[in-house]
Amino acid sequence: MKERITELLGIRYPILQGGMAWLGTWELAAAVSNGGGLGIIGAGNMPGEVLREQIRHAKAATDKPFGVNLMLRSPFAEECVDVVCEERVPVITTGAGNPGKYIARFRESGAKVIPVVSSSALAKRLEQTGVDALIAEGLESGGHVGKVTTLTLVPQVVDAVQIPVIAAGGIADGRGMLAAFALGAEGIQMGTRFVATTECIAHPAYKEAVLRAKDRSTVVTGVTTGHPVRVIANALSREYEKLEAAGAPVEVIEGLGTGALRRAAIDGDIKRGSVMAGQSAGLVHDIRPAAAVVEAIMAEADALLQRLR
Ligand code: TUI
Repeated sequence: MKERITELLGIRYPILQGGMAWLGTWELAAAVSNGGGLGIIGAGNMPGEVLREQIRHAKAATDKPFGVNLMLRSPFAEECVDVVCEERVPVITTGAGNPGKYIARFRESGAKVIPVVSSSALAKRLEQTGVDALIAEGLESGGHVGKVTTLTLVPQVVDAVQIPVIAAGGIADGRGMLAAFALGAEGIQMGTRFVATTECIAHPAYKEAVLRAKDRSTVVTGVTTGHPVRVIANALSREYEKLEAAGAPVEVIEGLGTGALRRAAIDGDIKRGSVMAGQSAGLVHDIRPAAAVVEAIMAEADALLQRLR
């Protein structure tokens, strides 16, 4: 079952690293790709030329395929589209919006194109545009989230399209991987699990916050603004809740988010910064090299499959 994704992407294992703003830099992407998965540089709100530098570093650090995730709400999205095409990035994933108008250009550059969707309706529409696969991301994931759980979204997207579907949201170990395969997914994408790796450049305090997290440690902020974001609860998320409950103007609430991810990820201010992480944070208990994470998940899924049989 995993053959379609590994053959499509030219990788050993059907494991993708989520493209995380500030956290998914070339260091992590190269480590995941060198470990047999698909590493992904998260463009987030990077200007095009910063992304180009990241891509060039990744090319120097691995001879394996890697990807770039374009965050479509970025003010620099258009220039990042130009850069990924010019640099002939092997795999392009997109998030936080409909990439329909860019698909033809991506494909002309030679890239494999894999949008993230949080509904089967968008999955169906995007399949018509000729994308190579889809990532179905449930509300368990960190950062910007949809409204449907992974357990229910993945099989509905699988039923809606013919192209391969990769499951994301709530997966951090071999059990989650096998469950995703049982739902019809042919690959998995993980973000939070890869934050707790030696190669991720996140501040140590950010990684510690992920390790400390339990099943109920994350909350979704920004629901009233239409841009819900899952984070580990802290003083900043409580400020969001207060303002949202008081019916504060959208600009005021959104203003809280400006620079907040950088504050947590780079400066290590995990109280006043935005500590984006998925519900799977409660499943993450150690910091390891990314390649060891990939190997452990494959071994766990294989052993579990034998037992189930
Ligand atoms: O994109 C994500 N997760 C993200 S992006 C991000 S950066 C950010 N920083 C601060 C505030 C807000 C965001 C952090 N985490 N995941 C992929 C994803 N995409 N999940 C859901 C979607 C999605 C949503 C709507 C995809 C398509 C879509 O289309 C709407 C439409 O126009 O049809």
